[in-house]
Formats: sequence, C-alpha cells, structure tokens
Amino acid sequence: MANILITGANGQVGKVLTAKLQAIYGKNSVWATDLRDNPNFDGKFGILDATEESAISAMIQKHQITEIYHLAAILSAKGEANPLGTWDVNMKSLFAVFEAARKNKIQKVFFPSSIAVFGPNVNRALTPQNANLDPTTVYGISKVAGENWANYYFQRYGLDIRSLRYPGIIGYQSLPGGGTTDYAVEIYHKAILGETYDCFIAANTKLPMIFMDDAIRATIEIMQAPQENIKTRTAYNLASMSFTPSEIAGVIQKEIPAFSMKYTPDFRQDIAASWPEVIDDSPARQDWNWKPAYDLEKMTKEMLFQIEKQYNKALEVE
Ligand code: NAD
Ligand code: AKB
Repeated sequence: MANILITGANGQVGKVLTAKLQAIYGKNSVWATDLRDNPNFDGKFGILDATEESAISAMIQKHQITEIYHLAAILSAKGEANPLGTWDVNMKSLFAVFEAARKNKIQKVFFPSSIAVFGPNVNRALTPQNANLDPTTVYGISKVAGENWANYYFQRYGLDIRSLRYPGIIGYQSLPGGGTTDYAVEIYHKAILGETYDCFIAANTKLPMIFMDDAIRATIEIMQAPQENIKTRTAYNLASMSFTPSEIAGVIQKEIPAFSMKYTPDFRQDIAASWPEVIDDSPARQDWNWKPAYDLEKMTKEMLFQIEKQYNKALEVE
C-alpha cells in the first residue's frame, strides 16, 4: 500500500492529480499539502511549506509516507517578476523534498519538469529528448537544474525519482497559476462567457500542449511503470498536440461561431517564442508505452462542455 504526500496540491495540476490519486489509493492514503489553506478540501489536507525539509520529514514520519509528488513551484511568467525569489522557492523546495525523501527512504518521487527547459537554440519544429538545454527563463533554468539533481540523486543514492517535461496543461477544473501557456485555458472561459479574448501570445506562435486528463494519466503511468523501464532519469519529453492561438480559436469557432479574438502580445510572447513548437516524445512511447488520447478537437468539445456546465451551476446557486 502506498501512502502519498503531494506538495503544491492546491494548484492547477495538484487539484486534479490529488483527486485521481485519492480514487486509486483511497482518501486516507493521500496527504494533500500546500502553502495556502484549503478549508473545503475533501480528504486529508495540511499546510506545508515545501521549502522546509524538517516539516516534510515530520509529515513523512507521522503518516508513513512512501511516495511524494512534488508539484510546488513558481511558473514561467510569474517567475520573471522575481527571478531570485523564484530560484529560491523552486530550488529550496526541490532539495528539501529530495533530502527528506532520501533520509526517510521514500520509495518513489515524482517531480514535474517542463518544455521550459528548452531555449531558442534547438530544432523547434521537432525537439528531441536530448536537445541542448539553454532556457531563457529563471523557471526553465530551475527545471534544468532540477532534472540534473534528480539524475544525481538516482545515480548517487538510488532515490527513484521520475519526471516528465509537461507541455502547457489545459484543464477546466481550475485556472492556471502564472504560466506562459495559460492563454489556452483562459480562451475557453471567454468563449463560454461570450466575450472577445485578448490573447497575450501572437496568432502564429505554436506551442506543445496537453489536455489535463492525458497529463494526469501520463503521471500515473510513469509512476506505476516497472523501475527497469525508466531509462531517462532527468525527465522524459511528453507530447500530445501542438497549435497556435489562431488554430485553437478556429476550432472553438466551429462550436461557437460568434467567438472572436484579438492579439496584444506582451512579455510572455518572448518566452513562448523561445520554446519548442513540437516535441519528440518517442523515448516515453518506447520505454513505458505513453500514448495521448486527446487531440485539439476532442479537447475543445470537452473543455467547452465542462466550463459551460460550471457557469450554469454557478448561476443556479446565485
Ligand atoms: P500552480 O501555480 O497552479 O500551483 C502551484 C502550487 O504550489 C500553488 O498552489 C502554490 O500555492 C504552491 N506553492 C508555491 N510555493 C510553495 C511552497 N513553498 N510550499 C508549498 N506550496 C507552494 O502550478 P501547476 O500548474 O499546478 O504546476 C504544478 C507543477 O507542474 C509545477 O512544478 C510546474 O512547474 C509543473 N508544470 C506545470 C505545467 C502547466 O501547464 N500547468 C506545465 C509544465 C510543468
Ligand atoms: C508555463 O507556461 O510556465 C507552464 C509550463 C509549460 O511549464 N505552463
């Protein structure tokens, strides 16, 4: 039986991953934690600063934790507002989790990396697993360092850390928390509300993206794969779909013909332009059978359906 600790559980990914892990392992085996309280949380929840190794160790010992999903981080766009503070949170929390895991003999750790590890000097049309890593954001630099430390802890201490380079994750469950790919979630809300979406990314900038259900399934699948199948100990490229703002708008317009877009690119455009357009995830497909289930059309139907349902429910409550 696994007992699971999740850091950053209140975030965009954490909310959905926590519910999935509860469904698999049971509500009593999953400890969701975050810096911020979550009074309405259904299950076990604790406030935990993921930069505090002693607090993490105390939780591990108190609840006989066997696996950690370390999600807490500051993302790309928010990170540029405070580069040194972002480095501090992302690296301090990484070391706190890895050290607490090593000292307490944790069986498995999940640490998400990102397409932000890549910089402008790669083949952006199909970025391979082993491309050069020279990111231009502090977030990307912290993820490259995290990947190398994950590999180090595995080689040096045998700590079984598994990692994915998530593309931009698109889900209806909550709004994202300060990334460059956030536009691809916000756009669906504006479409349902009948408003024009003012996009901060230029019309023809293509980025790798993934539907939340696929991202969560990939996370569970890599964590459940036999140890000998995990051959990449930095982080696996993970791909699903790639599109531009004008392409996602076109697919939304097939469902909502009146939907309109305008474009006011800001500093996030420079970040987006430095990232891959499409990434090659063949090692993930070969080693642990990764295969996405959603494309842009299928995801769009589901996003619009679920978000409309949420707004209708909110209206009923009012
Ligand atoms: P998010 O910003 O929505 O959530 C992060 C959570 O971490 C927040 O709830 C925040 O309160 C918490 N947090 C911040 N500092 C903390 C600390 N010191 N201690 C404890 N909690 C703290 O982010 P997300 O989108 O859910 O991303 C989760 C992870 O996945 C991150 O590591 C991120 O880099 C990675 N990732 C996300 C995406 C994406 O598109 N969402 C893509 C690539 C990688
Ligand atoms: C961001 O835009 O910062 C994240 C990511 C791709 O890591 N969504």
